[in-house]
Amino acid sequence: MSFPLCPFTDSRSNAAVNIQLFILMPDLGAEDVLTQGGKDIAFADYSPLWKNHRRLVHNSFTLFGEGSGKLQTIVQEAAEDLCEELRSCSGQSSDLSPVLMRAVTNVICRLVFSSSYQRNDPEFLTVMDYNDGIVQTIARGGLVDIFPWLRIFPNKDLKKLKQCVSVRDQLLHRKLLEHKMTLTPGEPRDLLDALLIGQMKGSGGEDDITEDHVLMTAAEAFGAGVETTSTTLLWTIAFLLHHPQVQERVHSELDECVGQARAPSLSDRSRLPLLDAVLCEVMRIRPVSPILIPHVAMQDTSLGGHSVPKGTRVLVNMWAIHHDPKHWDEPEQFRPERFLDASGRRVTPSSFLPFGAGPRVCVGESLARIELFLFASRLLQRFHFSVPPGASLPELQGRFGVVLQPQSYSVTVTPRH
Ligand code: HEM
Ligand code: PLO
Repeated sequence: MSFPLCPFTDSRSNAAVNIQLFILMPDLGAEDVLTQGGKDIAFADYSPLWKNHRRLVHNSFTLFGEGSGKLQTIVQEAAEDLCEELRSCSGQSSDLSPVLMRAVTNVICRLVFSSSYQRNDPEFLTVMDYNDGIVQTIARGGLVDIFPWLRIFPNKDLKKLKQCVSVRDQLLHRKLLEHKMTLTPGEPRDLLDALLIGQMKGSGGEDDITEDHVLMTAAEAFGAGVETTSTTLLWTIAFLLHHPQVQERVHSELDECVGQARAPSLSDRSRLPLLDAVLCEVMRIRPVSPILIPHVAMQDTSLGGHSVPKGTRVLVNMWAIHHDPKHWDEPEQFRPERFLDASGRRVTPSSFLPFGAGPRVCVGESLARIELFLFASRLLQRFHFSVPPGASLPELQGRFGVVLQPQSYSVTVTPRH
């Protein structure tokens, strides 16, 4: 049997057996520096404490999520800010990456600790700077064979990583103290409050999370929230530059269903199936996490007829699942229609798993979907994106750092109305 190869790894896989059941994160290396030895969610081993921690994070996200309206306001305001910034450079050739990063970082800042930053706020620049330092040092070696942070770090990089992590932890620690001093139990203002309240309610047993877990959760919300969402938005614009007719159809859909008088809101999502399908197709064709996070078998087992001894590292080749010709017709083609039925309604094929599946599925999935929809809809309602005169179309090959990113490209942003 042959399976599509993920171009970023050597792993082969079979869509039918690719959803793993056994979850335990291996001891890797750099992520221990990042997470105080696994006091986060993504790189922590499966354990009763981890389950409690994940449940608390999930509940806290839900508290500020779709139902509450708070998240929608936060994202809409960040999208307005982003649009204003883009208007100021309209007609020029620009790299969207830094402005998108800033917008997405601001959403997490407000969600996690109610801070809203102006463009040149020194604290905001510190956040951008340490995150960039972490991303660069971790990604520097490129993908080794599984993940960049499996690499034995050169001392220089390890030193830089530790410095950035220390700046991050000091800043977050300060926020944590401020929050503790002003906290009203029963009235969480943000994610940090919700996590602190959850931590204080612990039973005092060994499966309770500690203040360090709260700190690492805040850090990870930034790490996971910023890189993934901004990268998906960058891929979206890159594919729309390659497919101007799709961009035109999304513009028409927005004009018909929302108009220009108001910003799109989450209640418009079901009336904008094409835009939704474009976002899905982007996440299918360029999953930001093409082999997810490495998993490990917690006990001897078998998977799709193969025996899997306890301790085996199990990689899920999401790239292969998303490019399997048995499940996708012409998988290399960008075709949002795959996610629409004959009457134009949104459908979700079962081989589409950009957020993973099972107990380790992305805990930020609904937050990410909300952000992608609100940012993409507002950007496309207000602007037309085109290739600057004399420039080439964006390279679609991608490069693997901490996530699978497009190579940097330039775009001309033109207000539509
Ligand atoms: C894990 C995708 C946004 C937090 C993951 C995984 C994937 C993923 C594929 C790994 C699943 C596995 O290994 O089985 C994405 C995509 C995003 C996104 C495509 C946006 C387009 C976010 C956001 C947050 C977040 C906004 C939080 C603010 C996490 C965490 C984990 C995770 C904490 C680890 C979950 C665990 O180990 O239990 N994500 N993610 N992600 N994601 Fe996301
Ligand atoms: C990104 C750089 C941050 O400073 C630290 C960080 C934390 C969580 C990581 C994230 C980085 C990269 C993307 C990861 C995320 C957890 C889940 C996410 C790996 C390293 C995915 C989808 O792969």
